[in-house]
Amino acid sequence: MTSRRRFLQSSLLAAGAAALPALGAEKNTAVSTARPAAASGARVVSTWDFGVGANQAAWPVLADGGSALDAVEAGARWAEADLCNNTVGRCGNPDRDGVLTLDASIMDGDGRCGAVAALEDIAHPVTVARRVMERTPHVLLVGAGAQQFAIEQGFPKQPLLTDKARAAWNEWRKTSKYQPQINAERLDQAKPGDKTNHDTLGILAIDRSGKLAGACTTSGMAWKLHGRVGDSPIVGAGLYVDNEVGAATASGVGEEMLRNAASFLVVELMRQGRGPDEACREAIDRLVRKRPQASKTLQVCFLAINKHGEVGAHALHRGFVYAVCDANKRDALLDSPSVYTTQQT
Ligand code: SD4
Repeated sequence: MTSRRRFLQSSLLAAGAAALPALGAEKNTAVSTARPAAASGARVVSTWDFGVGANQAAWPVLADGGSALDAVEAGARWAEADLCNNTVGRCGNPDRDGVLTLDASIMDGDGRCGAVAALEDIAHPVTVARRVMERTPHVLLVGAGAQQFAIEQGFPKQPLLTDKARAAWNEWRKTSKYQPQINAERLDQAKPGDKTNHDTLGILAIDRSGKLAGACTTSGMAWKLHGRVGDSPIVGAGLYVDNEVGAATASGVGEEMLRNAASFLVVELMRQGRGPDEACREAIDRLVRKRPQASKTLQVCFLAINKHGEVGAHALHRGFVYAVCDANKRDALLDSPSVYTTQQT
């Protein structure tokens, strides 16, 4: 048994929770093995390997009996502050014009939501999104208006573009080729000098009282056109939460999620009776049916949790991983099933 497989198996046993594909399922066929959440009922799940850190930042809130909303905000803030992550928050890569613009959304299971898009020079877009939700009659603020609101709310305006991100942009300008990389998010697969050009933290939580919340935060696709907004700040595309059913979030090329109201779709599929894994899979399959050619070259990933705390995921391409944290295990990192087994790093 390979060490990777051993690791996955022990994660599976320890987590005792997440919906997983059968180990060794070569075709990455989703198998519904979802089990209910651990005794405390609290659980937090996040996209990608840095989701482990985000979950650990969120967990103390849940363990103390705090709300899912506070937990996902704490997890998202951790990722936004992480200087190793060049596609979320203050260390993100800029757009084609060298400008770093951030997108974020937050939502609870009662349908309260807030979001910001194309926000510049403000370090914690997820908290600005929460202020939009709690202190305005609106859902989404963009660009200069979002920044003005943040400053009025007391957020410091500060230049965020790091020297590393500027250097990566200067390097990119030598060719100016916009080509999203599949699974650029996987830090463990990055080679020295790799230029990650897309990435997002999607984080979903269920608290002890059984309430759900989610957040999504990103600098979007690196080298995007200035003004481009992805799925992450669009409620229903990059994030959707409903206490009656469950929650879903997405990562990958946001245009595909925008075309399909994808996170809403995953939640609606769960409402119709599918488990989180099956719902994610059907959403991916639908995408393949609609755009069979495009789907071969880009990555799209869904992560979902239902109101019972069962977790599922599915991706277009192999390589998507997601982190699960609950009272049993804080650092489980699980492989998602996928439609295609190709992997490009
Ligand atoms: C976007 N969905 O802006 C984000 C990027 C992402 O993994 O998730 N990359 O389109």
